[in-house]
Amino acid sequence: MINSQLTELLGIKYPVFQGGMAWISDANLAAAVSDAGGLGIIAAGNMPGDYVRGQIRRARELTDMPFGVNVMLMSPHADEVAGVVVEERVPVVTTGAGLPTAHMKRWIEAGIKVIPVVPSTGVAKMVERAGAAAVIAEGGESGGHVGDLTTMALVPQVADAVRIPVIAAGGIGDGRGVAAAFMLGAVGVQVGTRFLVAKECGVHQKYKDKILKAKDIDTIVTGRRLGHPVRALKTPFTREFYSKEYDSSISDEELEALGVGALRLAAVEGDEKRGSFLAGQIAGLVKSEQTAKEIIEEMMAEAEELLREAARWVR
Ligand code: TUI
Repeated sequence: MINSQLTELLGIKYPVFQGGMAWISDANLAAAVSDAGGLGIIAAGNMPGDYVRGQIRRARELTDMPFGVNVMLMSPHADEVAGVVVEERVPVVTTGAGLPTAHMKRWIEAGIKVIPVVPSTGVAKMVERAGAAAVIAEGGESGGHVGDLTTMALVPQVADAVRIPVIAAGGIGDGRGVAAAFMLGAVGVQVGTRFLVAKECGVHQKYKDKILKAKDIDTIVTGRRLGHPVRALKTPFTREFYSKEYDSSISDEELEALGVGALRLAAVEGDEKRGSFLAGQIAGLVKSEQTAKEIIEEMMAEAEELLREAARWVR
C-alpha cells in the first residue's frame, strides 16, 4: 500500500486521479474510478452548468466515494460551472487551461479543495498563495491542452517551489510512471490516456481502438499559433491543421473555425476524418481495455514493487 499525503488529504485509497477529459470523463467513468479507490473526475469541458450539475448528481447516485469536477477555464461557461460546483458541494475541484485565481476564494470558502493544473513553478506559487490544497504539475507529454515543460523537468521544480502536495501528470500510464513520479517529488499521479480505454469509459469505440493501436510517435501538437497548443493523435485532420498553421495565407479565424466541434466528433461520433482524438504520448503503452479497478490495482501493485526494490540500486 502506498500511503501519501494525498490519500490522507482526500480520504482516498490510492493516490491516483483520473484526468478530467472533455467529452470523455463523465459521471460513469468518474464513479468507477472513485469506487476503485482513486479520485474520479467529471470534466466540465465546454458544457453548460446544468449539464455539469446533472453529471454531479448522477455520480452521487453511482458512488458514495469522493470525486472531483474539472473546470476548464477557457470554456464560455466556466463562470456558471464555478457556481454549480459550490451549489452542489463538490469536495474537490481541479482546473485546467488557465488561471483559476478569480474563483478560488469562493470555492475555498465553500469548503472545496482546489487543485489546479499548473504548467510552471510561477503558476504553482501563485495558486499556492491563493489557497490551493495541492497542485497537478502536468508535463507536455499529456493529451489535450499542453504546457511547454516535460513532466521530468516540471515535477521536481514545482515540488521545490511549493509546500503543498504535488501530483504529477503527463506521460504516466503504468507503475513505472507512478514510481518515477514519486522519485521526482510527487505524492500522487493523474492519469488520462490509460483511463480513456477503461471499460467504464463511454467514449466511442473507434477512439479506444485508435489509442490501443497507437505507437510512441503517433501524437502531434497543433494550435501553437493560436496560443492553445493541443496534443492529439496524428490523423488526416490534425496533419491538415498542422500544415495550415504554417500557412500565412490562412487567418487565425479560419484556423480556429477548423477545430470547432472536433472533440465531440472524435469522442461521440468516432469520426476518423474530422475528429480530434486527444491523447498523450504514453498512448503507445496502452494495450488493453480493462476496468478502472484493474487499471488502478495493476498500476499501483507495479509501482509498489518497483519502489520496494529501488534499494537494489544502492550499495
Ligand atoms: O486543460 C488541460 N487539458 C485540456 S483542456 C481541453 S479542452 C480545449 N479544447 C480546445 C482548446 C483548448 C482546450 C483539452 N485538454 N490540461 C491542463 C492544463 N492547464 N494544461 C496547461 C494548463 C495551464 C496553462 C496555463 C494552466 C494554467 C495556465 O496558466 C497560465 C496562463 O497564462 O493562463
